[in-house]
Order: sequence, then structure tokens, then C-alpha cells
Amino acid sequence: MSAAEYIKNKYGKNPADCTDREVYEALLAMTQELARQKETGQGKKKLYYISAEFLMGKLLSNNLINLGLYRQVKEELAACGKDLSRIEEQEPEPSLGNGGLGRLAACFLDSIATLGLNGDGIGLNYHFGLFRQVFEDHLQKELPNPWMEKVSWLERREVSYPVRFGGLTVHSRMYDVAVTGYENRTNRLHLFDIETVDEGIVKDGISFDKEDIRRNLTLFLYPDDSDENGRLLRIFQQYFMVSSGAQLILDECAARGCTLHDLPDYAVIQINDTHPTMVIPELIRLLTERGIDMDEAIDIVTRTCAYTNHTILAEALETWPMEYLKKVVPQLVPIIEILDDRVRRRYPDPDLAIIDGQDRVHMAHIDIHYGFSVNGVAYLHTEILKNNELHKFYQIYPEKFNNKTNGITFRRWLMHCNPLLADWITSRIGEGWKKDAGELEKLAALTEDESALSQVQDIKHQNKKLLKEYLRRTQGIEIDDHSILDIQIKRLHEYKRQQMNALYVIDKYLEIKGGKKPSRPITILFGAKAAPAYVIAKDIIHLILCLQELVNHDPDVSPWLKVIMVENYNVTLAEKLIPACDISEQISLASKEASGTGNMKFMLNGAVTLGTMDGANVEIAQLVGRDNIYIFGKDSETVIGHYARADYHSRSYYEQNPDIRRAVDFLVGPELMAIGHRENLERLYRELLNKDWFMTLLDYEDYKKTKEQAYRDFEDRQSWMKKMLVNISKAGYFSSDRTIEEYNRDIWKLS
Ligand code: 26Q
Repeated sequence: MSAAEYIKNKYGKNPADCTDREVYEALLAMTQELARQKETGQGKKKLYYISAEFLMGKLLSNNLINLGLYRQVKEELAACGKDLSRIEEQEPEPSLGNGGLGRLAACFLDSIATLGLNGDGIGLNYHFGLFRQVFEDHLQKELPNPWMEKVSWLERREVSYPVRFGGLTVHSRMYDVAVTGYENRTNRLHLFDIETVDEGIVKDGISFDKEDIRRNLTLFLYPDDSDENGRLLRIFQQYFMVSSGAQLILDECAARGCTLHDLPDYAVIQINDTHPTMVIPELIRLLTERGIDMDEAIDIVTRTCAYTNHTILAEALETWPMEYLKKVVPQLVPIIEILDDRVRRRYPDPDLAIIDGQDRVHMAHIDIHYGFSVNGVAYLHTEILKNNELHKFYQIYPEKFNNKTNGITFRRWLMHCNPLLADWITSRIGEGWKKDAGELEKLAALTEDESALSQVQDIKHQNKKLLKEYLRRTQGIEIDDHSILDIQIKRLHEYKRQQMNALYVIDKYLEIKGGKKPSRPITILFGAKAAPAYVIAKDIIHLILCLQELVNHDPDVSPWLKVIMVENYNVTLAEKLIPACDISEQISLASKEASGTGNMKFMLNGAVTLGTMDGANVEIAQLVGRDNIYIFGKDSETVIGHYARADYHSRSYYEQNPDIRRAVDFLVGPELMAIGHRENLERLYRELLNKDWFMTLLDYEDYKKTKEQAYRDFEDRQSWMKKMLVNISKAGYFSSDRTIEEYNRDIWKLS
């Protein structure tokens, strides 16, 4: 049945007479029905990807693409005067993730289904997801972000499990979201929730009673661990997820014929960072409760669970005080003590223990000892884990460690977000790249083809115009589609160094004020949410918003330089920004960014990377070659050396480099003070001068030099288009289909 007929059947009228809302709801229902028809056989072994975050983004268009209906539906609607991209705007974005880790989980689900693998996701159904960001008085303010509507992708299932906490028992309820594969099977994302949650307890922004577990359990996604007072609630959430998940896994495996003794033949559980780590002691508890002795239960679980590490920041590694666990999950405490005891008997080194001298439980240590695989998410990251951060574990379990360089789904991050480029690629090299991303390499043959280069240039310009229109309509922001578009979009964190980009804005502003004009207008665009309790991150947002006000309203400067900070950066916005971008800022302090995945999305869409030798940038540089990427800054070994010797002092860079001094002083100068708040700007100034833990000033000079080289090179339009084309042609390696094939080959071993 065609979409138009479906709509007619549903409402008894033509699509042309329907509201966008009606069309959206009909398409959603139709898509769900079609997706359900593709739920195929279960097979014996099944993957469970368990994660506190799944940052899915909007689903309508993605599902239409995967079901092979997108073009037809778009044309049918157009014939009735309806624009599918406007219909899409009816859909709220479910923001069930913070950033990279959650978005990676969503890309993985897409690829798992696309490769026809039997694998489901397990997570939580946060009612408000991550907060919605608004700017007021040049500051970030957080508001709830409701996304669940009467008609939505969630399907309520008749599946419910008791989850026991110290002092209370709740009952989980399972909701499913269909996960369509590209021209392949449909899998499921299971999101657990409880029915007693009360959205009405949220007052004044996003504050609520942290102790009322029945009412608050699945209200919000934790915006990261800098939020002190929510830690206990975070443990409640984690246990709720893993206990429901573990019960589901055991039930499903039993239904497929598993005796529990042979669980590793029926299930493999991929633990996405340490947030779901309690699934290990919980499964051991459930197995022993069902009559399996402790030794065997530990062995079974160890052969079932695999762990992915996403961070090398010591402060982001989860360690929970035993006292918290005793309060929330007393039934796991004796099991964790047994696990710790066994480790201590084999390995006397206290660094390998699960419970440390301060009675804190190191979640990653549970995963490494009691899982069969430990993987990092990019080559450099895995090397640092093996040689530095987790070196002692690597020495005792070398066979467990492996690398799985991250990837992204090309369905969403090219076919959906950049149809102009996707169609052009198809017109040049055929359709094959959609299933075999390696075929993008064929584009390399076109780098000397002038018509190809000018078409690529034209597509980039078209995308800038589309972005301009979108930002004008949705954010009231004006951009110049003839300027260089230089973009940094990612969570706000000091290690990602948005502050370095902001210092450059100041430097450039002062240069232009002094009469030195660039050869072409430049737009420097930021998008970032800061964790509500992360003070310095919020100060950096404040600085950028003040610069936006100052620079864009200065008639001497604004024709040449514009600063834009988009509000409420999310997946939907990323899909609009990335296709229009010229320069992709990936400027983390080397050794700190585990991988990055935005870097891959930009590359695929023909932006050129300006970055440090960190995370997957290292692999991008290797693939495209030094002529097609702008690399600057100290490498990871140098940085790790500075930390080891504690010999980095930002003040000496401030004192020696007049550009740096001028830009840093500007933070507390009269121009910004007239716009912003003294407290925030002075705190940032002191931080940079006295601490600068992520070594902004160390790399500043090289950053400025390299960025300006990129701006100059941009003027040679022909050679820039070549760089773009080389980037696109080498992006195939970063398809999450490749990543998932590697997970399956080395870890999951599903047939
Ligand atoms: C920890 C404790 C308590 C509460 C929250 C948290 C918490 C929440 C989210 C800790 C970390 C996160 C998110 C981490 C994350 O997104 N990491 C990113 O993962 C990407 C996918 O592998 C990488 O590409 C990025 O480099 C990495 O930063």
C-alpha cells in the first residue's frame, strides 16, 4: 500500500487535506507495521548491547530509508503538496544520551540490524532525557525536555520484572522501539521504565526530590558525574536497568532452550562503559538463586560479558562508595566482596583490587576481571589503555584486550542528512557504497576531474544555504553562506578545549579591529551543552555567548568575523550543521579524547579536519595523508610526560607569547565586562593562568598558525575541493558496519 492510500484509509481524507501532524502520525504507524514484518528468526546466540544511553535522534526518515520507502514517500507527499522534511519537524528528538557514547550505541544498533545480526539494545526510558538548553543573560539554563507523546515509537510490552532495592521493591515495565536495518531485519531496543514516575515533581528548571525513587527513577538522564547530589539516584537507575535486563536475558535464553549452564552459547552481553557493570554481580546472583553454585556462576558470567571502555579521564571512571551500594543494592554487596576476595587471592597488588583502601568499588575492575573482552574505541586509545591506564591489567590478561575503532552509520550521517552529496556520489560511482562503504574509494579517481570538483563545491554551497535558511527560521540566527564555516560541536568539556577556539576568536577580533582583515569572512560556530554542575564548562559557554554579542555587533569586525553559538545542540541540529561545514574542529588535548565520532561525520561530509593527534584523528590522518588534514599540537607522549613530571605551567606561555597574553587579558578587560558577568569571566581567567589542566596555552600558538594556514589554503578553491574529495573517499573505514563486523568477528561470534 502506498503512503497516500494508508493516510486515506486512516483518516478518510486525502493527504493534501491533512495537517502535518496527521501525516506524521500516519507515517509513524505505517512504518511501525512494516518494521514489525521484518522481525525475523532468533537463531541460537544473541547479542545484548546494554547501555545507559541510546542517543537515537529522530526516527521517521531513518526508518523510511532503511525500509526502502524514503524516496517513494517523499515523492507521493510532494505530489499532494506536502514536504517530508517539514513533516519530520513534527517528531520530537528523543535525547536519551549525553553525547558520543550514546550516539555510538544508536549507530551500532543500526549496523547490527543492517548486517542481519541477532542483537537487541537494553536501556532506560528517561522521560525527559537530557535537559533542553536555553540561553538567558549569556548563561546556560536547563529545562526539562519532554519527548514522549501519545503517539510515539515506544511500544508498551507485557513484560515486567520485580527489582529489589534496599528497603523497596519496584516493578519495571518494558517498552520497545523497533530498530530497522538497511534493507534487512528489524531488531529491538528495550527501554525499561516504571509506571509510578511523576513528571509533576519537577520544579524550577530541572530540580526535583532526589529521594522519592518511585516518582523520580526514570525522569532524567544523568548529565555526567559532575552532578554530586544525584549519585545515589544514578546507582538506583543503573541497578534498575541491569536487573530488568538480566531477567529479560535469562528468560529469553531459557525460551530458546538454554539450561543456564550453557548461557555463553545463547547470549553475549556488551557492557557500554561501566554504567551497566552491575549486570555482572546481578547475573551471578540470579544464577546462584536458580541453583548454580558460585564457582560455576562466576565462570558462566565471565564467559558471557564483554566490556567497552570509552574514557581515559581518571575523573570519569566510576568508583562507587561501598556505603552507597549497601544502601541501594545490599544483595549485590556479598557478591562484590566475593569477587574482590578472589582477585586479591590471585593478585596481591592493591591496584588490581575491586574494593580499594577507601572502601570504594572500582566498576571497571569488575568488568576486566569478570568479562572475557576489554576493548578501546580507537587505535591510540587502546594503546594508551594497554601501556598506561590499564597496564597492570594488560600484563595479567593480554588476551582480553582488543581495539575496535568506532564508526558511524552512513544511513543517517550521509544518506539522510546530506541527500545532495549522497545522490551525487551515487551518480558518479553507483549504489554499491551504501552497502560496502569501502567503495567510496572510487571517488579518489575524480580528484583531477574539474567538473567533479566544481560539483562538490556547489553541493557544499547548497548545504550552507539550506543551513542558513534553517538557522534563520529556528534560531533567529543569520549566517553568511559565502564565509568559511568553521565548526566545533560536541559536549562542553575542558579537555575538548572549546576555550582554545574562543581565545582564537578574541585574537582574531583584536587583529581585525587593528586593521588586519582576513581574505574572506569567517564564521566560527559552536554547539555544546555543559553538565549543569560543571562550573568551568558553563563559564566557557558564558564567554562564547559574550563574544557572540561583542563580535557580531561590532561594525568594524562583523563583516569579517562572526561567532555563533547554537542553542540546544542535539542530533537534529548536527544533521543540519555537518553537511554545511568546511573546517571540523577536533582539538582535544592529545591522549584525552578516546575516539571522537563527530570527526568521522564531518569527514564523510567533506569537511577538512583541524585537529590534534588524538583519538580517531590519528587514523583519519593516516588515511587521508598530511596534505588533507591540518594537524597541530603536542602529541600524546609529550602530554603524558608533562602530567607525569607535573612540569606544565600555563603562566610561562602567557608570559612569553604576546598574542596569548593579549587574548587571556581580554577575558577580564572592559569590553567583555560590559557584556558578561565578572564572576564567571574572572574564574575562567584564573583557571587558564593558574591551572589550565588541559594545557590550552601549550598548544595555542601552533593552533593559531595551523588554523590560519587552513584559512589561506581554503582560497585555492580547486585544491580545497580535492582535499574534500579525498576525505570523503577515505571515510569508508569509519562506517559502523565495519566496526560491527569486527565486534562480531572477534567478540560476539554470532552466526
Ligand atoms: C559517569 C558517572 C556518573 C554519571 C555519569 C557518568 C558518565 C556519563 C556519560 C560518564 C561518561 C559519559 C559519556 C562518555 C562519552 O560520551 N564518551 C565518549 O564516547 C565516544 C564513543 O566511544 C568517544 O568517541 C568519545 O571520545 C568519548 O568521549
